Amino acid sequence: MGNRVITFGTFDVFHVGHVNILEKCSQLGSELIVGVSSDALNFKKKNRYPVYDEYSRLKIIKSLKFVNEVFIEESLEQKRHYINYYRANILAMGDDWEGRFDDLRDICEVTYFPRTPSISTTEIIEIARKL
Ligand code: C2G
Repeated sequence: MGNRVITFGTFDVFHVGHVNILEKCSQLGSELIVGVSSDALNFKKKNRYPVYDEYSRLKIIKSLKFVNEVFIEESLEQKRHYINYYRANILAMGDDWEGRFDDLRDICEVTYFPRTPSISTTEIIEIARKL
């Protein structure tokens, strides 16, 4: 049986850095499951709402050919529950989260990928503001 890989993210103002990490995650297994963080979770974390609402962000992620399943991530602390619920055996994240989820190594493999340099949602928003 192939690996079931899970990853999480906001994926706001979708860009090539997001494509790259999802592509790399999908190459680790036969199924890729993506938790898209909710609008409320983002507000709690960053004190602002994403540009695109959770349904739009979910729809974009779901449309990608290397993504098999999507769901809304309601809480950062529920990773253990999501991993068990979706029967994932690999958790893969960008290295901005390096070390943060190592405690989950008792239930799955945990991998961090290097981020794509020089692109971020925050930077795109800054550029658009100046136009
Ligand atoms: N990413 C990347 N390269 C970039 C930008 C983002 O590889 N240039 C990756 C991040 O490392 C992350 C994923 O894309 O793994 C999604 O990034 P964000 O949308 O910024 O997600 P974040 O707000 O970090 O996730 O449980 C995590 C939460 O859902 C929040």
